[in-house]
Amino acid sequence: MKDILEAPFLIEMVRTAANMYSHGWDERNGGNISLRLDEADAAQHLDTSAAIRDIPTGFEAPELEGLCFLVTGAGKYFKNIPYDPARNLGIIRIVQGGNTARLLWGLSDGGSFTSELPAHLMSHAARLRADPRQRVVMHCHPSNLLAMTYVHDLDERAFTRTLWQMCTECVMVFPDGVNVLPWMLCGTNEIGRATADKMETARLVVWAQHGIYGAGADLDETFGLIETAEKAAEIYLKIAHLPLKATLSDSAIRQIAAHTGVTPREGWLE
Ligand code: 2HA
Ligand code: ZN
Repeated sequence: MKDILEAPFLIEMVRTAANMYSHGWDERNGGNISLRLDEADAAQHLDTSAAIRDIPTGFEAPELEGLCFLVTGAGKYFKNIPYDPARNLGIIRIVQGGNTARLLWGLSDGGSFTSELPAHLMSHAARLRADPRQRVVMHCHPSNLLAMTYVHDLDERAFTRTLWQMCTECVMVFPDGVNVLPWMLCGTNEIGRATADKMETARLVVWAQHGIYGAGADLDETFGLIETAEKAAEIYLKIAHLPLKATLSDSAIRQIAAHTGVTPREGWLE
């Protein structure tokens, strides 16, 4: 069996977490990531029939039965992931209809999976229905997007339109726009279900006064999605209080979309 610390999926996870930390998106134990593993890939690096311990999840996710996920641990600091991946990360298999996460590797100090597992797993299920390539759910606290939720209308169309108007790239990167949840208590099944509902129509879901969720086919793509939205929010906060001399018009955004072959969310451009 190959060394798990040399598994491309593990290396990429560690690098991504470190990069998110260095962007300032994951202070202290903020943020969490889950990556759906390919069974054959995982089997090259760990005993996938292992059952180190079973951890109850407190919710059902029958569509995910049998699937394996590499996840960040509850209370773990992204800053520390590169120094001790086996302590700060875990590989779980979803069993008993989603009621149980069977630990196959990691969480070596006896810890548990991320407190946001409901939002992650329910979002995986929702995105898998929309896109079979779906593998990653990523949550973090980027400052500009978070700040924007204090001063911008939280209407999803209005919020998305502002982001699309801030950078030429935005409509190409998230043509489905950004959905927004009002503030809710985190770490619960309720916010998990609400996030997954929002994930049915967009790969980005803002949690007002908290942070953002992104979903995608791989770590790079999902990181890039959040990075692009966060950049747009940064531009917005730089200009929102200044007299506007120019804007990216709906017609310009339509041209960008047509040129790059993406379809902006129906009805979100005038
Ligand atoms: O604890 O970001 O939303 C990690 C979080 C909770
Ligand atoms: Zn959070």
